[in-house]
Amino acid sequence: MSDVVSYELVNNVAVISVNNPPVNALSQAVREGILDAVTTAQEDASEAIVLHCEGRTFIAGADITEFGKPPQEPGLPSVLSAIENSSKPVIAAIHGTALGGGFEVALACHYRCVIASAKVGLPEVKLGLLPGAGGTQRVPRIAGVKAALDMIASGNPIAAPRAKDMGLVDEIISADDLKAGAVEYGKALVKSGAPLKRIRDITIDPANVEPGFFDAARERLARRARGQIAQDKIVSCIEAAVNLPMDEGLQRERELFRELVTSPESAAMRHIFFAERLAAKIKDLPRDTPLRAVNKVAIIGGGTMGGGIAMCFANVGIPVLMLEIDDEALQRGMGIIEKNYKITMLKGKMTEDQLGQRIGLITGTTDYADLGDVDMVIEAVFENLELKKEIFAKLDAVCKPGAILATNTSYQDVDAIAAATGRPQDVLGMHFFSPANVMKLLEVVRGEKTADDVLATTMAIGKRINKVCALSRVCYGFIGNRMLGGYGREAQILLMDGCTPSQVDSALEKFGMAMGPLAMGDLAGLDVGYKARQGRTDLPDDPKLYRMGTLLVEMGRYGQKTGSGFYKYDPETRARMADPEVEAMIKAEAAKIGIEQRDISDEEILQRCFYPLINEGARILEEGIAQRPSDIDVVYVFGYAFPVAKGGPMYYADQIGLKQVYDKICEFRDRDGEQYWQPAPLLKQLAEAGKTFAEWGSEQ
Ligand code: 3H9
Repeated sequence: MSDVVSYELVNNVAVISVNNPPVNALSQAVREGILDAVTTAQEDASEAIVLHCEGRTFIAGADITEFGKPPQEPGLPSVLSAIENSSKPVIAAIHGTALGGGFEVALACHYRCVIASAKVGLPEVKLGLLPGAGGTQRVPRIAGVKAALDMIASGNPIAAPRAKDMGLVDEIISADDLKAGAVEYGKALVKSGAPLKRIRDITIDPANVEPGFFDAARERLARRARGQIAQDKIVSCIEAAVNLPMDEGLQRERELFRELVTSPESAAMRHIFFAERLAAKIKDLPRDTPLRAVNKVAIIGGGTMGGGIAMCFANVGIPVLMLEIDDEALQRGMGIIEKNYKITMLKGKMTEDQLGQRIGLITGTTDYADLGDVDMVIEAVFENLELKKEIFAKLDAVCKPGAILATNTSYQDVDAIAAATGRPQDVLGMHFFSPANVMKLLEVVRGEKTADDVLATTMAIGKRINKVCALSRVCYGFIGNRMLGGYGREAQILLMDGCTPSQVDSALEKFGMAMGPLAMGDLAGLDVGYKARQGRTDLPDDPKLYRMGTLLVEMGRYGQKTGSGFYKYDPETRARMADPEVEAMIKAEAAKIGIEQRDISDEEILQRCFYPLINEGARILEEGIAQRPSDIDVVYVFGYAFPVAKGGPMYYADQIGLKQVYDKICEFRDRDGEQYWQPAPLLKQLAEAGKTFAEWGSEQ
């Protein structure tokens, strides 16, 4: 039939098989192949039609690489019409993940059978889109309006048993031979005279929708939108499913899909989708680099970080041995893990059995000698190079040959730590973000001597524990924390120049940051930055630099943990409130050091905070610390809550135009001084050449 779609008659049932690796995306050839096959089946001796896929999954959606290019016929809606209007029953046979346009194809079929491990979902919102081929119209008709909104606005996949309960699929069949099972199912449907069930024929009674439901949903979703615009349009589509006939609802969905697919927000989110997958690839490492087996892991340190890391492994069934200095510390660490799991259980996200299993996978020890059989060790003690070196020397003495020795350091020199062992090739950094069991990013830090298979294994383990991995070379702070310096510095200098803390934070929060830098300082503890500054000799001698951060700590205002910092906090709700005392103090301090305060625009706040990120990002690229600009975007979106709808700092810079960014940095340099603003050579070079970071990245 075509290269990617085949057709055969099995026991009088037409079997259409899609074979378009890796995920059977609905490329033009697949759409055309399915359309031709459905048309053929109308004319031959088949009694029913089964649509099934080869490889690891049912269709996982539209081909995202086609978005932004001129549309090619046939469009998905016409393929779906042909399926829905077939004179013979069409049955989708689902394994793996039926996602997006893939699930919409299944919804246009008359019946859906799945194997128990399959999942279905409409994840378009994660790409800044909405389901554009009937998903918003068909799901509310079979699963109800509320369930449809939850499913489509979250984009989360739904496991087969629940999908069956929700009415999204009809039958769960044995996984042994899905194709044969689906053929049998089709024959049984024909034999019993089962009707051609078209979801479009179901009408929703508007009286069943609570008054005010859609307004409340809009408001709730807007609070979490962080610059994303799809959620609001998803509500409009589901509202259309309730209030309009099917064809008009489909038309409304199509219009709104088209608006989204051409929006900068969706372009940014698609950039991150591909950037995330690209970041997992190491340029100079062959794809078939052998992997070391990792079946048991040890964590050194059972504090917040170590405990969170232990949970990441236990969550995917990998046994963990946690080492602490004494029994008391060990019990404390275990207690925190148990408490965290209990919270998850109380939220209904885990059963008591699962809780028991996961805790059962984490055991403790205080003796390094017990680490002899582990395949990987992750050290997560506090940031002290000498201590870390000592620990690695001990690990070198007790761990079996070939064990991977990783440090979770945020700043220390991974090569110096590796040199404390006789096997630097087995050492690297695995920099988790706090809370480690929640945050998606894992910076994998490649030491000077790290072996290829150690690196490849660690990237693979990162994926296995559901992290998004990005590779960094060794430097102070690696990619993420190194870039952060100027961001925090400018947030504080802006106060001296005339902003209130709320003004700085709200400008960044309006942009889409989960939390502004000053509120973030209060959350992390202002004393942390204060202590870190004590030991630094490289900071310019400038009275406005970190002035407020330092004074607040000296007043005992460490942030949320002391009830006040840049803000004050409601003791019960922890709600943050502007503090007139701090605002008055800022003015007084500025006057003391002779700064004439002025009105500062939100635009300047964004430039002052983000341009240092971009500038340092450029240095990181030219030094080869990051592999590519998009890896930096991945680090910021998944590790620092940079809004995905803006695509990460380097992508954002490309959208602004590097010439504009460069000119502004030069302007700030001339006004505020070279000690803070020096354009990176790569930024200058690209700005002058009229190029983007993306273009530079693809030439490397
Ligand atoms: C949509 O459907 C719109 C419709 O409503 C309306 C249309 C009118 N297209 O993730 P992996 C590539 S929007 C193109 O590492 P896994 C991916 O880049 C779409 N390529 O595998 C990677 O390439 P490479 C809605 C795609 O096993 C390779 O496949 N659907 C697509 O960890 C392997 O991917 C989605 O949003 C695609 N749709 O996870 C689903 N999907 O090897 C998006 C993947 O060169 N996909 N690739 O790096 C996923 O969530 C995961 O890929 C999936 C597999 C769970 C399927």
